[in-house]
Order: sequence, then C-alpha cells, then structure tokens
Amino acid sequence: MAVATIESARVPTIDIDVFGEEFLADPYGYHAQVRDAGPVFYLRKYGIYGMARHAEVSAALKDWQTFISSRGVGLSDFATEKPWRPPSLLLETDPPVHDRTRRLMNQVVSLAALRKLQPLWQAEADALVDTLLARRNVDGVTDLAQAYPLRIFPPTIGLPEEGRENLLSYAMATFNAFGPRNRVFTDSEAAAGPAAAWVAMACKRANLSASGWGADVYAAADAGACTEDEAERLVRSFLSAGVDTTINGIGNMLHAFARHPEQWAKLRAQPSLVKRVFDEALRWDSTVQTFFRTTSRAVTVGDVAIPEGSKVLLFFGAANRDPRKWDDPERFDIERVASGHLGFGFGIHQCLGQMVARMEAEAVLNALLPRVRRIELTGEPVRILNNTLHALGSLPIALIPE
Ligand code: OVM
Repeated sequence: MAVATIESARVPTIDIDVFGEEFLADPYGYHAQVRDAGPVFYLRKYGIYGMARHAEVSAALKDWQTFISSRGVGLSDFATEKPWRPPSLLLETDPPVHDRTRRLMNQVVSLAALRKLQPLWQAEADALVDTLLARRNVDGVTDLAQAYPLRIFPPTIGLPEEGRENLLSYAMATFNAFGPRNRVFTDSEAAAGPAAAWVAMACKRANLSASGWGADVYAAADAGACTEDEAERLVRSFLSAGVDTTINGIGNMLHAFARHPEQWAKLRAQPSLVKRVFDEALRWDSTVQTFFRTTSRAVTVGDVAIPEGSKVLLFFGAANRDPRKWDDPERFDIERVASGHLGFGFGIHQCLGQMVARMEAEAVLNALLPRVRRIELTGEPVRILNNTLHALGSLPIALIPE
C-alpha cells in the first residue's frame, strides 16, 4: 500500500479501498497499515478522513459536538444528499433530540425489563442447544447465532409472526447503506425492497402486540415523551439495530471459540469468566467495524487540520486491536479485561442495546457450557461481505457433548 503525504496538509494519504471486497472479507489483514499510517489519514478514493487508533477513535466518539451524527453516520452527507430512509432518531441525531429519544428508549430497555426476560431467554437457549446437540453437526450461524435471536427478540418487541425473515435482509441493507454504492450495497438493496415494506408495516402501533417493547415506546408517546410518528421511527431502530448485530456478535464469538479450543476449555474450567467473554469476543472481532462522523467545524487532530463538513471514518475494529492500547491484541484471551473496547461504540451514542446483546450471548454460553466439551470447526466459515458489519453466513461446527 502506498502511504504518501500531502505536504501542505501533512496528512498521510491512503489509496487502498477500505470498502473493497478484499478489505471487507479480511479487514484485520489491512488494519496495521491504516493504524500505522498516522493518527488521522486521508482516504483518496472517497475523499474522506479516517482514524483507526484507539486513542483518536475514542476521542472522536467522545467529542460529539465536533464529530456529529446528524449529517449521517455513513458516507452519505445528509446536509447535501437525501437519506435513503428517514434518519434514525437515535443513531443519526445530535443532542438535544438525541438525549430525549435516548432517555425514552433507555427506560424501555431497562435493567428491570431485562431481568424479567432472563429466565425465559435462558430456557429458550437451553432448549435450542438441546436440539442442536442431538444433531451434533450444525451450522453455528444459521442454526444457533441466527436462530436464537430470531426466537427471542421479535416476541420481546411484539412483532407479527409472519415475515420475520425480512429482518435479516432489512438489516443487511441498512448496514450496507452506511458505505458507498458498491456491489455489496446494490445487491442487498435489491433484496431489501419488500423487507423495508414489511418493517414499515411492523412498526405501526396497530401491528404490534399489546405488550412488548414496541407497545412500551407507544406508551411513552401517550405519556408525552415523543410524538406517535417518532414512536414509529424509534420502533424501527429496534428492528434495524437489534437483530444482525446480536446475530453476528454471537456468530463471531462461536467462531472465536471454534478457532481457540483452549479458550473454551479455560471457560469450562472457570465459568465465572462468562461475564467477560462477550466483550473480549467483540474486541477481538467487532461486529460493527466502522461508523462515520461529520465535522461540525474545522478541527486539528495530531498535526492534521480537518476542514468543517468532512466525513471521518472511524475504525472500531482496528482500534480494538491497536497495539498502542492492548497487549498482544491479536490474541483472543477470555481472561483479558476488555473494557474500553469500542465494539459497542463510546460516548453518548454507545450502544443502547448492549445489555440485551450481553444477555443473549450469556444465555447461549450458559446453555453450551455444561453440555458441550468442544466446539469443532468441521468446514470453512463463510463470510458475508457488508460495508459495516463483519458478518458470517455459515459456520460448520460439531458440538462435542460432555
Ligand atoms: C437505528 C440504527 C440502525 C442501524 C444501527 C444502529 C448500531 C441504529 O435505526 O437507530 O446502531
């Protein structure tokens, strides 16, 4: 890779296509190059800036006044281009709107709400793993990482039974839409038309069950916390952000254990480590690899002057393996204290559903731990290329029983 410097701006320039299929297939093969280019670099192909070191990525996420979200967290600048869908009232907003909607949603996805669901979610994980153990050879993605969230999440929101498979193609298209209009984007867009129509239908009050997080959002509207139109769009956030993220988080975690059997053995010997596992899995292989911000003013980072209105691509996945931050960062090590990882982002937009994701992952681990002695890779995992997500389509494994 050529790293040249534009002398006038003193910014290292990278010619590599960070949304190219080679990069998306194996981002980790390229991360050292982008991190080492400098604290800030310029991506010539897209005319944007990037940051891939932990210090700068977390500082940018913390400084929401300078690195704003309301012009979109994808490549497209909402100040000059029409968004492909009405912007998210959480992800694609700044304070004060963001803080109002976020507070409302935090009250719906509360610790109390989660505690109430935990026994049911654990029972569902136990039942699913029991049926998979009987088969022994399974697909860790379709049979477990997809099947589990699809069992528990739609009923939690109160979604219609029919058509839930639309959630997968909708999320794929949503996360591709944060990137450029490349082939992965346009391919998933074709599939997403009917899915978007289903999602729009499912977010309507009349189509949600009387109890559930969807109904809770509309109840908040009744109480004056938001309008009914806002409630509809906030429910859409559950459907956009709550499915593919957890699916690939669980899938990538199973993949990590299949590649590191000694870590599975360690976890079985020390089950109290369960609480740490998912965060280390997300650090080691981040589901959400990147998000953008847009500069609200001219800002200098290191010795690079970034103009106002610049798109800045933040590499969460690269920051999570930055040797400036982590010892032996390429090692998946469940004993590591992974706190400070950016797999859930950081700052005011830090993942609203992180406790949901952790509870799902823990339920799966709790189901597997006493029953499964080894998770053996029986074939090559298949990656699904996506402009934002590090996603798996298939993970052939054998679950070797106790
Ligand atoms: C939303 C949304 C969509 C995609 C991702 C996300 C990771 C949020 O509609 O709010 O957060």
